[in-house]
Amino acid sequence: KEAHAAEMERSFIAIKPDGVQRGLIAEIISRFERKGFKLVAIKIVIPSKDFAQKHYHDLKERPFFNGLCDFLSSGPVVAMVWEGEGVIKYGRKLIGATDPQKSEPGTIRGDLAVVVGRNIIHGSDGPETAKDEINLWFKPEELTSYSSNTEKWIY
Ligand code: RTP
Repeated sequence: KEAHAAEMERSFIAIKPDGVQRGLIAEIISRFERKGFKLVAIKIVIPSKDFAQKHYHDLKERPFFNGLCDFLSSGPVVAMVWEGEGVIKYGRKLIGATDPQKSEPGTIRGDLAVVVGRNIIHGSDGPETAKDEINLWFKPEELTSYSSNTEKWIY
């Protein structure tokens, strides 16, 4: 069956400041890319604290909210949109459990992180949050839509 880019599921994935500082950008991108997901938007930004609070608004009642927002705004973040069948749910699987002590080996956090406050990557947790987060981080004109030659071998 032919895959039509316009109908494909999209997820917002971000490499947090710790992942960027530790030189893990290529490692993380590579895992999504090799799986067969398609990168349709990418940029590097230092989010303001206000922006970080918007991104994590669901967690504003949590005790770690302030520290988390300070951390996300502490340095460059690689913001991305990845596309592909099941990318939201499977992306979370590639990423691993929130607490790296509980993430399986083979996952990004399991292989590359140690503590929950420095878990190097964020991924949307559902279709609604994916849509909201993509809209928060990207302007419509920053999102590309293209077909790649490998698609017929992936789908
Ligand atoms: P993310 O949104 O970053 O992909 O993480 P998640 O869904 O796996 O986890 P969530 O519960 O939404 O928490 C968001 C981020 O907050 C930090 N956190 N710190 N106890 C703590 O100190 C604590 N708990 C969560 C983590 O960086 C987590 O990714």
